[in-house]
Amino acid sequence: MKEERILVIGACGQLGHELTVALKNKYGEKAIIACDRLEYAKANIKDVKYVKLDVMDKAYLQLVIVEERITQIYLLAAVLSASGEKDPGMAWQVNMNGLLNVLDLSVSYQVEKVFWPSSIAVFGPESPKEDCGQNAFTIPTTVYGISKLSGEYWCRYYFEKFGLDVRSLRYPGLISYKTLPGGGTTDYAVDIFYKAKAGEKYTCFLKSDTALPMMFMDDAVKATLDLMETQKENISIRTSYNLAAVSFTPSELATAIRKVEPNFEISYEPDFRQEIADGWPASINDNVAREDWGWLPRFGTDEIVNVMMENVKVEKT
Ligand code: AKB
Repeated sequence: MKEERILVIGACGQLGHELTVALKNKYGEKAIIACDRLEYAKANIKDVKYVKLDVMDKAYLQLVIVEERITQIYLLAAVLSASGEKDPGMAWQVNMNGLLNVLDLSVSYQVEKVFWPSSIAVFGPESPKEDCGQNAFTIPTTVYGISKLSGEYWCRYYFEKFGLDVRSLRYPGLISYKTLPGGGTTDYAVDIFYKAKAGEKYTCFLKSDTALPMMFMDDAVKATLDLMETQKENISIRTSYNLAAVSFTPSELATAIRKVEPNFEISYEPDFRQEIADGWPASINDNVAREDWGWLPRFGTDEIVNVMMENVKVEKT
């Protein structure tokens, strides 16, 4: 097997952390260089090389790519939807300039493959609410969504102009128990499990009937690795693939949790995130991903609830 040198940028985040572990298991410890803005002591990265790096620092990123002879980059550093609305300028800077730095240096230093995550946030109120298709209207209303949609076009531009093999997925809300998400609108679907597990009531920041597309982390990691491994010829979408697994409302999730924790209680106090959620589709059609590279999710809502309730750890006070 060819020797890969894989740089994971944003390795301390919810997805970055689990992708780092999955890539280590697949390619071996020596193949992975994890990086993030955190000091090593706070990074919780084990067994692979860690570099403290801000993706906005192009000169240092260049040095790492050259010195480590990087062949693949996974760029996972991003400011998500809710945080982005609090500081739109910063969200744009990180999400856009970070991507442009990676695309530009990847061409200059012949990086063979790049992965960059997009999101269901590229859709907006004009997009179909149900079964929203690959080529549906994309008129996003958040700065996060605008940056993701622009980023998708940049990815395709670099593929077409420079032949850079950059691949992307439009993730739904991701649910996991190893690393917490931060700053997203779908974060309630993780937070809720910590309250349920602690035997406490959860106050949800979305309305009870707000359906959103969601996915368990193992499915998201598998989709990412499958996409990155598929033959170049199979990839017909060079912006970003729709990707789906389950779709539920907070009230439906609470009902599923009650099958495991019958006394679980939930109440609703919608905040500014409600408007963001209202602009997104309730469900996604991912037929193109299924046809092009055989995508198929494995975790349904009840399976997600069971795994989360088994594995979420709450601090005893
Ligand atoms: C968010 O809620 O901002 C993210 C996303 C759907 O991209 N989880």
